Amino acid sequence: MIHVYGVPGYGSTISELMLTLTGVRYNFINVDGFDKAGPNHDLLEKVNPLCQVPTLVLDDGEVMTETAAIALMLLDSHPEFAPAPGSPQRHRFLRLLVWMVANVYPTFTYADYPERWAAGAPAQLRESTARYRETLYRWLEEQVEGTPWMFGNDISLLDCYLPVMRRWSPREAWFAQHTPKLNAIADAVCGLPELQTVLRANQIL
Ligand SMILES: N[C@@H](CCC(=O)N[C@@H](CS)C(=O)NCC(=O)O)C(=O)O
Repeated sequence: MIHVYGVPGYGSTISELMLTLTGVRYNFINVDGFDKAGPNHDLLEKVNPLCQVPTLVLDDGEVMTETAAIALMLLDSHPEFAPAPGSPQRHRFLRLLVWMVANVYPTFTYADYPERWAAGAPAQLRESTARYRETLYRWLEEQVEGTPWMFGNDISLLDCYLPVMRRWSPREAWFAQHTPKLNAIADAVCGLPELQTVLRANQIL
């Protein structure tokens, strides 16, 4: 069975939603406190020297990290959770999947640990990344192609990011006001019966 190292509500939630949606069973290992010195830091660092969640250990012992890579891995065996290969939508899916982790995710990395990157101006870095993230979400809003999902009728693994990231800054009220389409997708993911348990375990509901 796959082992997921994570913390409720953290980025590991995105991978838990993807695994649950595709029906892949996993064992959750809570490494709360991993980002400070202590036993969970040591536990996680042994499998992932970067010490980030999600970190997965697969059936064969292989370590898998990066939510986008996890999505692509799951699509190998569950292709129905993304637009069909070769289609224009597939290209847009791939673009936005990588865009999300290359652009939006780092704004949290910098804002969560601002003293790591700008020891002399942590509040300024937190503020500037928050503003920049809003511009990213406003652009993403324009890319939404339909309802109820990002690509219209069929859910894709990209949709799994939205309810989790919406819980982080700038939070639900901002999304409802400024990016109603993203907000509706997050709501739709939150409404899926098969995800209720994992959403509750991660305090998304
Ligand atoms: N690019 C990674 C980012 C993962 C990430 O930054 N996770 C955060 C928690 S939400 C983390 O572990 N931060 C600790 C750190 O960066 O030191 C992904 O998409 O999985």
